[in-house]
Amino acid sequence: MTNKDKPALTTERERFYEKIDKEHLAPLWTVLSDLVTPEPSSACVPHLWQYGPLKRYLLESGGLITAKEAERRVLVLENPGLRGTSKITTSLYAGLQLVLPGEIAPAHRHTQSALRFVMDGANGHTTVDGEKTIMNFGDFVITPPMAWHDHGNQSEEPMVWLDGLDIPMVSLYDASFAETFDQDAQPLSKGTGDSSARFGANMLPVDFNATGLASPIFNYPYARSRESLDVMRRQEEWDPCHGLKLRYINPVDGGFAMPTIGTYLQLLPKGFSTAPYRSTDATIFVVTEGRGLTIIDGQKFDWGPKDIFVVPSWKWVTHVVSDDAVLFSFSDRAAQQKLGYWREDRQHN
Ligand code: 1HN
Repeated sequence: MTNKDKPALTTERERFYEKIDKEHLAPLWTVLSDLVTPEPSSACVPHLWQYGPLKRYLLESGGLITAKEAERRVLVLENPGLRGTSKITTSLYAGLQLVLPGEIAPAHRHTQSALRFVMDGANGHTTVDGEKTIMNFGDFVITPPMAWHDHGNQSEEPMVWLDGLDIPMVSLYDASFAETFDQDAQPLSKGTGDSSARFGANMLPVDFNATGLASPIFNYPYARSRESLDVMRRQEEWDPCHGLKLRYINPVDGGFAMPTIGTYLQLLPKGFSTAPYRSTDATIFVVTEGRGLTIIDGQKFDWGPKDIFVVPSWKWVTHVVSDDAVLFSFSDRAAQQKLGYWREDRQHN
């Protein structure tokens, strides 16, 4: 059924299609091969955004609108194959957010879950369901579905982070709810560090019962994840496709930190070239350290610190590393695995 040509369009058939069209009916056989493809076929294309221009435009936007007026002052990273849809991949949204010193991005909540990956600045903060956490470079911070969240910056420097949300997935299901809080900053009900003390020490409160699918830890500090990679590398055991790659987990069940989005941090040493790899989860990579180039479907993308690039579903990818590199990445793999769709393919022995 999959590779067949479409049935020919005859005058008789065309007349029939026009007739049934008025009744909101359509013939499957004219569209079937586009609906059920033998392998992933995506409008999403490979792309790289260099951080330099991104940051300049973001700071320029800081002179045009406040975080409060914008609600969120964000430049959306739109995939060139998906312009006008606010999507970086078919299933994910990404944008770069700026919070200037003294600003507050006001409290709200929504069905969509969000991740933050801190790109620039130090000592910014976000409050999630009554607990404030300080954000520094490389920290991975989550906002679970329907959790109240507001952001602030009491430092002297602009804070910039990458937001990743499952907006297209929630839209697909027409399941979006959102509310604003009646104050800019929500009141604090827990001390800073409470969730990492309870859940981030390889222990759980006895009799703990999870209430949702998101991790109860909401800040995964870069220093800790980075140190794990550094200690692991002494073993010199490299995965041919991934180098050293760690997945951020929900400590309650070892699952993904977020219900729909899988998040990872990997180390690729200088001189390493990864074996060709492809998977069904289109992936957004953030270069946290190092330099190299990535070949996606034969197309070359040179990268350096803080650049952001996208690998679409089922495209072969190879990384060639010129300086010790650390890559943060995220994709819809958490959702795909829960639904039983996810597949991968490797070219090595
Ligand atoms: C949102 O709530 C944030 O909380 C950022 O920082 C980006 C994009 C679309 C919808 C909600 C945030 C967002 C967003």
